[in-house]
Amino acid sequence: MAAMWGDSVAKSAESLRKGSWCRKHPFGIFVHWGLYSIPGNVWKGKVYHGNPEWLMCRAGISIDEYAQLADSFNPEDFDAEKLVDLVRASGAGHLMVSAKHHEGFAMFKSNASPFNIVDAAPFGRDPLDELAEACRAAGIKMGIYYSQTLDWHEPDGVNLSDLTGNPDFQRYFESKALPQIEELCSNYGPLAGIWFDTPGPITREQSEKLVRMVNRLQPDCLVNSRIGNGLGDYDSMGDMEIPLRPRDGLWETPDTTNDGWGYAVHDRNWKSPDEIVRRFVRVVSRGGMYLLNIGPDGTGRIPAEADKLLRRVGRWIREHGTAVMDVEPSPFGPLPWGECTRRGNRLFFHLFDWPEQGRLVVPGLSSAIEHAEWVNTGEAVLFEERDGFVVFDLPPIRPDRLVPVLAVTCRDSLHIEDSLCVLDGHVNVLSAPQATLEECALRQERWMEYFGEFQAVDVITDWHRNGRAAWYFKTVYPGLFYLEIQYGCPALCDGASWTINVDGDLIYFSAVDSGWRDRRVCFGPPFDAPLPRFITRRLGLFRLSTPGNHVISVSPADSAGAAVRIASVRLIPVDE
Ligand code: FHN
Repeated sequence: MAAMWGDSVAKSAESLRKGSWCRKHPFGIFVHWGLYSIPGNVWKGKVYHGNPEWLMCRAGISIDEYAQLADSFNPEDFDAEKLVDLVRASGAGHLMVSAKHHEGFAMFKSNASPFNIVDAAPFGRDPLDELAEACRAAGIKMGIYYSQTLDWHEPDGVNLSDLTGNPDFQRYFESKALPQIEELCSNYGPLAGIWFDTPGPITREQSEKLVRMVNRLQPDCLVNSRIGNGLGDYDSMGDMEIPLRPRDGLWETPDTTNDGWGYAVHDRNWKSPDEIVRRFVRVVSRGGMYLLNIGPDGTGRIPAEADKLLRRVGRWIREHGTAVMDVEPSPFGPLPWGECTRRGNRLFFHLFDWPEQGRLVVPGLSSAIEHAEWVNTGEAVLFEERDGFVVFDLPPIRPDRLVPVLAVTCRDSLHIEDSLCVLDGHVNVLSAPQATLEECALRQERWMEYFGEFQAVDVITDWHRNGRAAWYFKTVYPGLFYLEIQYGCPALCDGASWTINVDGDLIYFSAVDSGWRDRRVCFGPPFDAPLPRFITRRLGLFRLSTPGNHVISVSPADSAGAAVRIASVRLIPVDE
């Protein structure tokens, strides 16, 4: 995926200096706005699916016909102050706005190309100039998105979905990309970041030239890893990708409010405020920044649903800011009921799932606790310290609010055992990376679900005859659980036999072909490969009757299952 997303970046002290604000305020708003916002994924009466800003490519529109969109581009409802006011209301600290997307149209006055909003459209105003001023007035940092490699308007830009290269790319690079980056770095005041994208075949020398230009003109401006060739100050994860575990260094997850990035007339798949808050909390609890996208329409208006969503998220952030701003990643392993963030000896428990009968068990915590309270009301919460875990006494019914957060102050330094724990009252997922492996291997599968929707699953595979994956975990109360296994199985392993061992009790199952999904919408390599399919099977009932240590292991019973990919085993509590 390096061509699409760029490589991981080795962070220098200089990058950390420039990014010193990132952890303090790890929430920004992304804006995708361009000519594609006019048709909104509908062309000549046909509705397109997937990223609307790819319409020119998806609908095979010629350069000339597409350029005519500029003739009618007059987004009179665009109001920079209103947009920045929404950014502020959402609780974000920075705005990252698209200056030129793959379509090649500059949303700013450019002397390097007449194909820009001031010279080629009746609008005649420079939105970046207006946004820069509004951001300055509101104390919001501004950054700029720029597609440096894909430019479908220029015959020498890398075009359509062809990421394999163009012989005259250097000419486009020197005559448009480089001078436009110079304009952007010179004309809009201090920039917090330049968000490059889809590096594709850009050479190391070209990426370095852009970085040098940014560093010279904007010494405090961050560059993301999608500049390509292992450069940049911080890692952009894949679109919507949230790592499963805490991750070191500066990194960010770009996410979006519905299914695409630019405006789409027919996209009503808005995420709920609760879902956005969970995704934000997940990113922050793993040490990253969250960049949430909205797509204004062709008149410059922000869809009412996005406006409402951002304001609701902002209310949650205002009430719970202390638990997400300037915090460190979770010191715990995965918690079955939610996520944790931390500042010094203060822990913040973000409750995604409400515990049964209000009994919240925090496993692995043996520090003495001074005080526990709800972050938003300051109301105290009672708790009971046990040997190696703590039980908090919450109301039996979840209060009517997004992700409630419990703040727990420990007396001295933290004593936390980062071990796996299975709790009754919650669905417990024991995932592939948490297993101890013998004669089998951990791999990551990554794929694009549809264009732009990025997914990753860690799996255990390459099984030898004596292979074994074991999950060692603790329980604090006895419980009865269904055991389920989630796996992918190719046709050649159909019928392979497996043994599961739970504390010495055995169960047998045979894996069935889970199949693959063929791609019908082809974007060319590497996106045309069949998509993996995983299935979940219930294997039986187990009682974990004594609190303490347990082990579940999975082993092939014959050599036919070498290519089976096990993603997780799950323990689902049964209410007796
Ligand atoms: O192709 C673009 C896409 O249109 C959008 O801009 C996203 C945002 O991260 N970046 C590229 C795909 O990853």
